Amino acid sequence: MSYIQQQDEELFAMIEAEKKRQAEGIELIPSENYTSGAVMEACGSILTNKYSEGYPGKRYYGGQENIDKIETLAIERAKKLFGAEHVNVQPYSGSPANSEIYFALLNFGDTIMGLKLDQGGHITHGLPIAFSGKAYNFIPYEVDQATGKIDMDKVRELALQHKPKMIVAGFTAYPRDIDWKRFKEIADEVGALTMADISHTAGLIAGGELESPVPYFDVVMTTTHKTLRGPRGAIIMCKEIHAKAIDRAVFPGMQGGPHEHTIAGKAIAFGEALKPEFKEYAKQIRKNAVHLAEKLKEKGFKLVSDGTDTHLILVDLTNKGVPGKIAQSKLDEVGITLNKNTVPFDPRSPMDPSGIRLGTPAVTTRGMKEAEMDRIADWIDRVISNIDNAEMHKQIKEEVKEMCLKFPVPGLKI
Ligand code: DSN
Repeated sequence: MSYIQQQDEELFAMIEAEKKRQAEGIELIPSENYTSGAVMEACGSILTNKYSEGYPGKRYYGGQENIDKIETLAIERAKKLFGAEHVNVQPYSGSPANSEIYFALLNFGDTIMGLKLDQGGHITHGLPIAFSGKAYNFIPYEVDQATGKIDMDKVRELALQHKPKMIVAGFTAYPRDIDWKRFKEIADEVGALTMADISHTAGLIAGGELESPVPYFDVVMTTTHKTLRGPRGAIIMCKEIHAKAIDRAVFPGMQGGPHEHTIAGKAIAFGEALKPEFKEYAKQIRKNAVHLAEKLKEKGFKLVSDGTDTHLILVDLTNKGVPGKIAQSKLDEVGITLNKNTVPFDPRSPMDPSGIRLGTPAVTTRGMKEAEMDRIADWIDRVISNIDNAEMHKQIKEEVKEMCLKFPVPGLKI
């Protein structure tokens, strides 16, 4: 950081303030994590200077002797980590990756099935105002209102009725494990391609905690920065038969020069995830999530699907009389960061929904375990049960900070 400090004091102060926020607060947004110092170094390295349109061995510009090796290393590590036949490590992030998959394997206007956004799906899974929803005919499936879980018989019924060309499975706000085999069986029955978006659970899958769709699905994509704990970015994995179409859709179909500094960061993160310690990390993420979920339930919180199988917990705050937006902002004030979220069949709007979404990847990276989850559940409960008690919130903020400083953020010195 010394270059920034010398050159741009204004920005330096902003980054320092964010460092302090990250160190002194509890990060519960389930899609966030802390990368290692090594990943950050790669992302801030001189690799940002290089253009490398094309793929290793087939580039448009010269000077690729080092870049080719770096990208190949990232590809080989990702293949090993997930057991994938083919991997493209160039997608800039999750949304481009999903668009690239559709562009590779479908025609505009084709029918795709995906989980509805307010039920736990993603904007790239067919939100009507997004590119996915405008370019393709998305048929949304839903969770069962009583259980909060995906009703696979309903998915099959819809598939038989609409005969989609592709079925998308994978979610941003669904706390339960996915029956990949059943999705594949349904897709086979109607002749659809299968696409899994494992952005949220990739680290749990890589760590052996959840079953992988890779053996069954045509295409599997993931962002690299959530439970996988790498840099901002994404990868696409697919069966060899789709490799050419996927690569062409990424470049030159939808992207230009790959971000090789980020690809180097991905290579480092995959290397970290291949180590035995990562399995322990994945296991603890789930243990922490299940423990936190139980503690919240004991305090009268209503969880969508009544619990979690993953890193993610979705809370319906209706019975607490506090909307998600207010809960998010009051918890923010005490140093607990999570996000407001719609719950299935939410009568409220996405900007002012009934729920909050939280998860344990980041706190687990800091080394927090069940005892800390007890304290977190207690603080959440105290804030939400005493939403206007500023004095109590001030006291909790101090307690949060005191605990956080005992659990340093990797790669962050303050
Ligand atoms: N924004 C991500 C999340 O928070 O789940 C999904 O893209």
